Amino acid sequence: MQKIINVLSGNKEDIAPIWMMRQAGRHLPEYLEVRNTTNSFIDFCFSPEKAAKVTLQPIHRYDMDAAILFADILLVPIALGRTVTFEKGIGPLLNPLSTKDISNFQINTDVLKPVYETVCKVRKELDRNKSLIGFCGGPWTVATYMLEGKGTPNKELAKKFAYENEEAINDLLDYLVAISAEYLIKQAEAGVDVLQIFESWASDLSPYLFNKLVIVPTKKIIKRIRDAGVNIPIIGFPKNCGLSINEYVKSSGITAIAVSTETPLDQIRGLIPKNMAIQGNLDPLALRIGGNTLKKQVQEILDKVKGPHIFNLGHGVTPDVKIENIKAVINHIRKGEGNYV
Ligand code: 1CP
Repeated sequence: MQKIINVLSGNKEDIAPIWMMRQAGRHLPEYLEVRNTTNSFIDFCFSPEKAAKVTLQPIHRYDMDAAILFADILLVPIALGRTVTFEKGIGPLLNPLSTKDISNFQINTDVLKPVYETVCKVRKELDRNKSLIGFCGGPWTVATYMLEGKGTPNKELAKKFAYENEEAINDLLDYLVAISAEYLIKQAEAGVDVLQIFESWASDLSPYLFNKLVIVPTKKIIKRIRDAGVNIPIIGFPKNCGLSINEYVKSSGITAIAVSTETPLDQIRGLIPKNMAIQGNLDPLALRIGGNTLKKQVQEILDKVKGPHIFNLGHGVTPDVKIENIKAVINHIRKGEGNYV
């Protein structure tokens, strides 16, 4: 059995399985080599051959326990007929949404088909004992980009929109629920073993908004997935959501919880069901800094986490991380020591 599946089923592995968010990406020279063959990041995500290749790179380089499908959470707005581009040094740019646009989406979910082809290709090549993780963004996180038109520090415009346009935000989230559920179901049918919902902008929401914008839509996605007969585990990642994690775990229907860096691992266990797997939560900044700082932080996670655990970061690998340090973390976990630099 895949180690990750065993842990997600509620069992503790003596040596925690490991993968890292954004493990495929700019810190890897072999990624940059493939990336540089396509100008547009979106075209790159929609090229099954290339996307499959970079999905597998961290398995070859690090022997991670899971590969994460190479794609992006912002492919879903394209299926709603929105324009998404990625500018070098800026990040994602979308045509900002007005209330009028929400009743006039030009839906075309066929644009997502290349992603399912990537899944098929990867699953064929990936060892059966390694897991393939599919994903989507949480509807609220995707909505923030659609409403703001870009990544912003505090999502103020999107939150204001949510308060002031009750019907429009519900409609927008329902569209995103429908497309995201279909997207995850088709990834599962194409062969992914696990799903993860990235709610990267779950922070700074009042409990009222958290329930309305995060919990309710997540619950609807998971219900659709289960109603479609898809029973694979689903990891929820409501980043930096504070104590609202309690209600999220209780009501959303997730199988396991991915926790961000600020979460004390010894305390979170007491807030969730006894055998629920915890994924996380090494500080990506410690991974960048390396040396003794990194070694201590890795050891602290191993000492503090109780019960079923998947080792991961509290957020994504950054481009300036040293390959030796990722290898050191893996050796530390698997063999008790690593050569940190
Ligand atoms: O040209 C490049 O290489 C751009 C960098 C990059 C990469 C490697 C982007 C742009 N997306 C990705 C791939 C990606 N994105 C994956 C698959 C690979 C993996 O994890 O190894 C996944 C799961 C994502 C998910 C994603 N995209 C999230 C959720 C996780 C998170 O980081 O919080 C978000 C918010 C995005 C949006 C996004 N994609 C890329 C950028 C620069 C951004 C904006 C981030 C921001 O607003 O700060």
